[in-house]
Amino acid sequence: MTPITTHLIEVAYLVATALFILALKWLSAPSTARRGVWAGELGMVLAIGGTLLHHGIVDYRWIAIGLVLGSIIGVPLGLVHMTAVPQRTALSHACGALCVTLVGTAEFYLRAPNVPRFMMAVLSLEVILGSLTFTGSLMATGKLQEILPQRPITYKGQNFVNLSLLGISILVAIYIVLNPAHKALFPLMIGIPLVFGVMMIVPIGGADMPTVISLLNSYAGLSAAAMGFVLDSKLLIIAGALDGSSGFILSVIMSKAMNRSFSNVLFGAFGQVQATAAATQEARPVHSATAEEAATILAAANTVVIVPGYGMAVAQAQHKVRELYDALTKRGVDVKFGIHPVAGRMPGHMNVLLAEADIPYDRLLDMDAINGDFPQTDVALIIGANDVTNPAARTDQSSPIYGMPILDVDKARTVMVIKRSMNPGFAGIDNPLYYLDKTLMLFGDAKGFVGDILRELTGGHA
Ligand code: TAP
Repeated sequence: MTPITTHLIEVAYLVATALFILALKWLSAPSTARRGVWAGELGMVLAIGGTLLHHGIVDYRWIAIGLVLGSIIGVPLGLVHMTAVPQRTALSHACGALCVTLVGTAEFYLRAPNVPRFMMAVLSLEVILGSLTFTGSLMATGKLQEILPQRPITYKGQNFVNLSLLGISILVAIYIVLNPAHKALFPLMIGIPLVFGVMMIVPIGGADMPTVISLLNSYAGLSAAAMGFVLDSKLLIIAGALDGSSGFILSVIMSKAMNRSFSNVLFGAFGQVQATAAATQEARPVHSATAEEAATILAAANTVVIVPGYGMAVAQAQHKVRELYDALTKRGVDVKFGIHPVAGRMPGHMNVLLAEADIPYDRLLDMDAINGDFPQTDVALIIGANDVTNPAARTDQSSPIYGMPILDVDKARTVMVIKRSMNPGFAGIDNPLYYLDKTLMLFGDAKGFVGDILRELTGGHA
């Protein structure tokens, strides 16, 4: 390899590293998120380009086959519906983790028995994390895609069995680190974590999957960083560490937004209690209203806070919501959006959809910023949100979401809720908000109902 090529690779890696860091920074605000995605993509192109120049590559044919295969799998994965992004992300982690495990395995058999202790230790970490992330991510995909049952499956002594599996793989790893010549034990270091990955996800309910995926993302990042040590690649170490830490921070943010501890997410079997609660509900009377009545109330309001949720995403109602925002603003109504950190099914879900519909960013207010406004708000219009508005989280200690911070919509003068039925949201529990005297239920699909309100507001021109 010529010195120029060496320098080119180093510069490509350096710029890629800087771009990955900038991407994470920019991705943290809706106004700069698109730039963040571009920075990440450019960083990845430079990282791959630099790697392809590497002297270790003797033949490009297998790489070309991999590129074609990867594109055949990757392009359709990138085209999935927005609501399927969590399971799509889990599937990407599974692919990354499988790759890390295979590379680790190849490195071991190429080098054994002459593997220095430090190298063997990181290699063990790489394959253990890679294997459990592979099956864990596949299980998470299955649960979110509803191929597998969403409810937590538990049995007596489950945590003991799971921790024992993890403990045995760590013991095997320690033994191999001390005796790398015992190649026969290496498959155990892959097989046991593969089983552990499945067992780890079995007791976790579908509602907690996005948090778990974020944690698996963190594991995938850490295993890639370990692979960086094995392959002596600073870029992989940095990118893996960024991935590992950002995934971990995201899981912490999500757990906090749901007022749950990590151990409760991982071992709490959340989802079982709610199913029982939902099943024992009695039918209680609610006030419902038509699109015409809703339009009259909205037109007479001075201040409106729109609270979007998962239902808006399912109905793809964001563009209609934008039209409603325009129509109300034109009439002099002050319209803001209240965004809960876990509204929808992935972090930033509502921000992405509303940004896609070009709602001005300064109209989107986080939960903490908007909650003080509700007592002075004429109408809180909830579009396909449920759990994030449930006052039981504040008052009912027996509720599974007790303690989760919510949007204080019940403090507004009038509450209107667009949803199709009295069915519960993701947590599977009833919402006392719907039975308040000030609450009007607007039964219908979010896109269709908002369209109907618009027609009433604009005299049939929407
Ligand atoms: P949910 O509580 O899941 O409620 C969504 C509501 O939308 C449902 O009650 C449903 O009622 C309604 N809906 C569905 N399709 C609709 C359509 N086409 N038109 C109108 N309404 C429709 O959603 P949320 O309030 O956004 O709360 C999110 C939940 O997901 C929370 O429990 C949260 O903890 C959980 N979660 C989120 C995340 C992230 S990161 N966002 C991560 C983990 C867990 P109908 O069926 O009656 O229409």
